[in-house]
Amino acid sequence: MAGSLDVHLAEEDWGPRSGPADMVFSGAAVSEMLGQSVFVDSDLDGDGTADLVLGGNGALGEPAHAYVVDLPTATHGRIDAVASGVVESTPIGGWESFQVTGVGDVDDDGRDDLICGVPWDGASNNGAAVLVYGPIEGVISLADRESHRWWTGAPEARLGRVVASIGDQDGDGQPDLLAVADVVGVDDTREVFLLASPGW
Ligand SMILES: [Ca+2]
Ligand SMILES: [Ca+2]
Ligand SMILES: [Ca+2]
Repeated sequence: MAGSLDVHLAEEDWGPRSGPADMVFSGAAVSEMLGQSVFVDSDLDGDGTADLVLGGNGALGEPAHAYVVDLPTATHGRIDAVASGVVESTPIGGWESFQVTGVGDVDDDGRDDLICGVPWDGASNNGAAVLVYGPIEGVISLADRESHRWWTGAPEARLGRVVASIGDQDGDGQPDLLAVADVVGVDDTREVFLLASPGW
């Protein structure tokens, strides 16, 4: 299954919605599970309107992808055909997944940015949180490491299982981010890291 995301635009009463979806996007590859992470509220392609960002899995040995969809221009279709921007993980030996969250314009250059979690990145499932600077247009590869800001986990930590934007927690006027990792050696336990400015 490649996965599919059906989008129902909310009505004023926010009640349950039935009937055909207003937007439907399908995955581009087997086992992609498109829509495992979803975010709407950043203008990642820089055209002045909010975009939809969808994360998915990579196939075995293949990169995973996050897709930027320009709303409301694109409403239906296979995601790789309708996305205006794509972030591609580095290929690894196993399966990679992509967590995504918009973070606003963290480096204050006038372009919204994106934080990505790639928990299976690295030689020992280190995982990583990666700040990808906007605009996000065309294909942007995480393999171009110097273009992005990286936080890498310890061996087997799988940093980036969850990533989030949490506002300015340390009071320096710049937004801060968090990333979740496994506690190495302790089953079913996670720890949260604050990724604080300055120096985005
Ligand atoms: Ca946009
Ligand atoms: Ca920016
Ligand atoms: Ca801060």
